[in-house]
Amino acid sequence: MGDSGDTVTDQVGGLLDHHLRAVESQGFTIVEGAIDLDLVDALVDDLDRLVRDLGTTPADNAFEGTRTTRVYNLLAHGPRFQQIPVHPAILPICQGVLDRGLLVSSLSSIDIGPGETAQPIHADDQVIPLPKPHPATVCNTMWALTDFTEANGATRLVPGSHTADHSPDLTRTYDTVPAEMARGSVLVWHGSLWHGGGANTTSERRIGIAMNYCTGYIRQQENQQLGLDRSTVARFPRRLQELVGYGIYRGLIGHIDKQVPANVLLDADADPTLLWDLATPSGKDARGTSG
Ligand SMILES: O=C(O)CCC(=O)C(=O)O
Repeated sequence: MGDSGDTVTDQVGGLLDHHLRAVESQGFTIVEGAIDLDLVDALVDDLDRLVRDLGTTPADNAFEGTRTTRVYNLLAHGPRFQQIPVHPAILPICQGVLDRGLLVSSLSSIDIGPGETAQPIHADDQVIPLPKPHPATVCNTMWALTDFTEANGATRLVPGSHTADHSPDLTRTYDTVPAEMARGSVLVWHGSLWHGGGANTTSERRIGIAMNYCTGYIRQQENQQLGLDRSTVARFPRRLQELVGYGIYRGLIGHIDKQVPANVLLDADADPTLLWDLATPSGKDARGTSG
């Protein structure tokens, strides 16, 4: 995938290596104070308004929870959410775990209400039929819009479990640690890490946004190309258009008639060079002239 006009300025700076090493060794890292608190407050307001407008109520299964309110496909619900996938303090870490051709896999809110019980421990790549351990195909993040504490349902983690040769059994309990973090911090993890939402024993809500990425060569969990109106995507910055699937991965995967989808569908002007174009016919040099 070629670079585009809307590149993301890296705000992780010298800490990038630290975070990448933590994801490699323990399966996760916490980026403290990553998100401006004005944005955090605005996102909470937007989510509360959305839940009212959409009439969203908790699901009725152990996985999503029975006292947990989730809104999916957030990029369809207003420009503020567009800031999340491209956030300069977080995207460079996820690009380091996957690569620059990564995609938005899903973007949803997870508001764990008082009285919610712990979610089954799982790995987010559990349905992908690859032998484990394997390089990350998924890199997920949890934005803390409230403080995350052990008591209010902070995400529970099994450190180091991303290197296990199997996924967890959803019916079992495991020794876990809570990812406690202050509002505005972000938890980033390798998609094979065993984890789950915690029980909320307080009277307050634990509000998070699950910003999940996958590699450019597997299927996104939420179908971004069909789930977002093309007119909405046309207004996205170029980098976000690539992240939802309107680019091509490594000059090949996802093309339409040898064109970058954004060029065909959104009137963009990305470099359409395909990997094939770089292969020289026998008897010619790299400039295409006969030798
Ligand atoms: O809410 C959380 O802390 C984790 C949620 C989660 O892992 C999931 O729903 O897949």
